[in-house]
Amino acid sequence: PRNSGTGPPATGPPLRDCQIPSPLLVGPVSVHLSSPLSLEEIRQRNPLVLPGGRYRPPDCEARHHTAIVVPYRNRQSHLRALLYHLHPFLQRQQIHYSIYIVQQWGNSTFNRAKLLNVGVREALRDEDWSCIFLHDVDLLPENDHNTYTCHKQFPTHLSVAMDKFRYRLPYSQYFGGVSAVTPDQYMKMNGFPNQYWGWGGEDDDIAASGHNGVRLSGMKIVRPPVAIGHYKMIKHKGDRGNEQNPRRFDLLKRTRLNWRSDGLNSLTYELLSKELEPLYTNLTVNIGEDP
Ligand code: GDU
Repeated sequence: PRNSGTGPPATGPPLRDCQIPSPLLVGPVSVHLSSPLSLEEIRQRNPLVLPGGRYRPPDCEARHHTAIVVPYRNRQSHLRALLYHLHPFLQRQQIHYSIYIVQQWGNSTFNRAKLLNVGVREALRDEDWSCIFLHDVDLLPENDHNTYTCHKQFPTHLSVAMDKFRYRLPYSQYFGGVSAVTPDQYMKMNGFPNQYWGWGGEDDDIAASGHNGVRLSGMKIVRPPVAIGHYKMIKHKGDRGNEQNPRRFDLLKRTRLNWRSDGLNSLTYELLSKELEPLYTNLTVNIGEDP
C-alpha cells in the first residue's frame, strides 16, 4: 500500500518503491561554510519540504522512515548550516524524514542525552518511524552514500571520520556525534542516561566497552566504512552552560548499576511548545536541572 501506515492515506495511483541505491546520490560533496543562507532562502531551495521539516519523495514510495533528532540550545548559525546541507542530502537519499530540534529551555546546565530521550519520545508520538537519528547540530555529512537509515539488529554509529579527528575514529567505542537506533533497539537500551549534565560521558555511557557496554545489552555497533562516514564539524568554542561534567567518570563507573533505572523509563520533562517551523519541528522543553 501507498505510505505503509506511516503517513496520510493514499490519494493517487500507487507509487513504485524507491530504488536502492537511490539514483540521485552524488557521493562526496564539498561542504562550504563561508556564507550561510537565511532560513527563508533555505526554504526556497527546498520547496517540497513541508512544515515541521517533513519530506517524502514525490516520485516513489520511500522504503525508509527516519526522524532526525538534534539536541539544541543557542547555536543559530550551526542550525542554519545543518538545515542547508541536510535537507538536500536526505532528499537525494529518497528517504521519508522529519527533522526535530529539541531545544533546552532556560539557563540550567545542558543535558544532551536527556534532550535526545525527549526527542525520541516526541517523534514517536507523531509517526511510526523505523529509524531515529541522534544528530549533533554542528556535524555536516560529506558523502551521501552514508545513508540515514538503520541496521535492523544493531545501533549504528555514522560519524566515524570527522575532520576534527583527522578523519579517523578517535577511539574504538566512540558513539558521539551522529548515531542511529530503531525504536526497538532504543527500548532495549532503556534509551539514554538522563543524569549527565554538562559536556561529556553520555555517549560513552551508551557504548563504552567492558563494564559500560551493558546498556547495549549484547548489541554491537555497526559503522559505515571510514571513506564514506566523513563529516565536517563546524568549529566552535565550548558553550556557556555546557562545561565539562566533572562527575562523568564516576557516573560511567556506575552505568552497570544504573542503566536499567536511568533512561527512557525514568524520563520526566515538560514540553513547553511544539512548533512546525518551515524547515524543522521545534520542541522547547523544560528538562529541569542538575540536582
Ligand atoms: N549543544 C547545543 N548547545 C549548547 C551545547 C551543546 O546545541 O550550548 C548541542 C549541539 O547539538 C552540539 C552537541 O550538543 O553539537 C554536543 O556539544 P558540543 O558540540 O559542545 O560537544 P563536542 O563538539 O565536543 O561533541 C562531542 C560529541 C557529542 C557529545 C559531546 C560530549 O560529538 O556527540 O558526545 O562530545 O557531550
